Amino acid sequence: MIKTDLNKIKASSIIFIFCLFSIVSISCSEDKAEAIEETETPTDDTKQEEEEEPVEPEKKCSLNPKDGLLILEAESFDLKGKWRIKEDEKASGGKYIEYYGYNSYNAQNLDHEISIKFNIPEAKNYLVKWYMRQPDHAEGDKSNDVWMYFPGNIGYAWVNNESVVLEHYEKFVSRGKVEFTYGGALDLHNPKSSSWFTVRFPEPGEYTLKICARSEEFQLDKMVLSSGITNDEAMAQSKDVTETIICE
Ligand SMILES: [Ca+2]
Repeated sequence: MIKTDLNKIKASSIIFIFCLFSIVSISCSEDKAEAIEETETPTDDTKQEEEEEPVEPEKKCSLNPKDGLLILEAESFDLKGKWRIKEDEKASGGKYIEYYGYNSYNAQNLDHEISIKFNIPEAKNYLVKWYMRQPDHAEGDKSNDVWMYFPGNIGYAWVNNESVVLEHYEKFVSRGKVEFTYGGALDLHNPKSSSWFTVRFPEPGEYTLKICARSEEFQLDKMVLSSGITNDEAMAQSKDVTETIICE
């Protein structure tokens, strides 16, 4: 009888120890799992995702008209050939450009051709003028002109009471000494005539003005294209105005 009881106690003890061992084992396993989770570091992929910043689309900037005036500062042009930027507090923006190559009176030397791009927000006609200057020592009509052309044949002259489409470069000229002077007109040779220079932009968009060197030491401060105002108003209002750049 006593032996049977001892056996029961032994069996109970073994079961108790087994259970205790099992509980401790499970608990340890859980601790281990938690420890792994806590110490786990993000993978490289996760890091990259967190560090990447949204890339903003690049803004495009363009020259635009404002209050009826499209101002193109000569010193902003992408110069080619023997044109150079010079500084003078009398110039709009404190700078102008000078042609220091040879005269090219009979044809365009495209080595000295400049292309100027700008934006026109609505279809309109503009009058083409500029602020230019001859050097102090220039005689008469020396150093006072360039070749000028609007690609797409959108430039016009007024000859013999008719509108004439300008299909290639023409001479654009005026005079001015000491101060940069507002002005500019076409000097046409076939037939010989003088005319104001107008340009008709048929629709909104980007357009180009081409200027090619003609006379040595010619100085250009800025181009002035005006629309919806008289020439006198354009002259009065453009003196102290510089170009308008819009980025979007
Ligand atoms: Ca200027």
